[in-house]
Amino acid sequence: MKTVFSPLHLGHVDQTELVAGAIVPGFEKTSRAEIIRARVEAVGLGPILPPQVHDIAAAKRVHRADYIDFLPRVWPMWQAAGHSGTALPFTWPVRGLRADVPPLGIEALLGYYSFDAGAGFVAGTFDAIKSSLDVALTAAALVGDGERAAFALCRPPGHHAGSAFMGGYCYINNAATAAQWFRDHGAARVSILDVDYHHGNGTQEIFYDRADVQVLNLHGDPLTEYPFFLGHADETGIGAGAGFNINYPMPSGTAFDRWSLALDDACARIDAYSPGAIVVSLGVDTFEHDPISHFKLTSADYPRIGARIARLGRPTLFVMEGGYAVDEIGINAVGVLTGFDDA
Ligand code: SP5
Ligand code: ZN
Repeated sequence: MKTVFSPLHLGHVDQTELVAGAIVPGFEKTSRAEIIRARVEAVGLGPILPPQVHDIAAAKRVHRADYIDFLPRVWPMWQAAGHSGTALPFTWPVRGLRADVPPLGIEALLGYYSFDAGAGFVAGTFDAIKSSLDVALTAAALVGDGERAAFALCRPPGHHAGSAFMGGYCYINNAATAAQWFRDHGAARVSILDVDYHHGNGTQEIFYDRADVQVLNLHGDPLTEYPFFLGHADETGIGAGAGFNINYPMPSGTAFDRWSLALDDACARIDAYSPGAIVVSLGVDTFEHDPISHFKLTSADYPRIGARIARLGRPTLFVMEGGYAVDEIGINAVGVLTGFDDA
């Protein structure tokens, strides 16, 4: 399987986030992508290719144009306001406030376009965001050109980013943009299978009223797990999208025996939908030793996930999302891919 990777992710570095009342170093570190890339090389998964630069307009197929246009302005505006460190919001337009009038200053705009304080900007963040999008679209094109599968080694991740908001380490929704790319290049239907520990709230929001992109999410129950405010089993889509959003919330402590039943059910739903392409939002924060998550998958389980997805027998794009147990992130993420290739 070919991997697409860009070193421009390295500019998104030393950003902080808000955790338990403190501003702390981000869990979403540069070493994550570097260790996965090293593992791809170590196991000989296949060639590692640089991305081709795409027009950012591709992201506007699933995101609001004003949101995408805001992203390159964040760091210059933050600096012009006399700030340094990490650009983060502190005020959000929740119930009872106006979410329909974009404000003028950078602090307020960050809140307007965010749902948490987990998607900060430093000087190199926008170039990393853009490179991550380019990685996803370049890998999608490989699959579009006939590869059985490809690996988009995206960083930063994307599945928490919605049509007009960032959060949860995510800015542009790489998986959603790639799914739309498949739709725009001949696939009548696309399935997005999100196996990250956290519910892919952004992906769900983007496609919630659409029948042409089926979204399936396996994740920690939002009653106790981030992102808390979306991902319940009764969220099944609206309008034309009714029935095409499928959530599998599972409790803390879930291990592969139960988790794999949800995967089997999701795969049966994908089979029935008969998509022209599958986009896998590949998070490995389901790992038993992940520092911010609470499932109990082991390293031996990841190849079995890949093998199960391979049995679907459809063109498949793997898009990297979360996973914060950095020491094992390469073994686990690449384990899914070798499990797919060996099936
Ligand atoms: C892409 C992705 O996986 N985003 C996840 C964002 C999670 N943000 C919330 C982090 C909550 C951290 N709680 C830390 C407890 C440490 N003991
Ligand atoms: Zn996650």
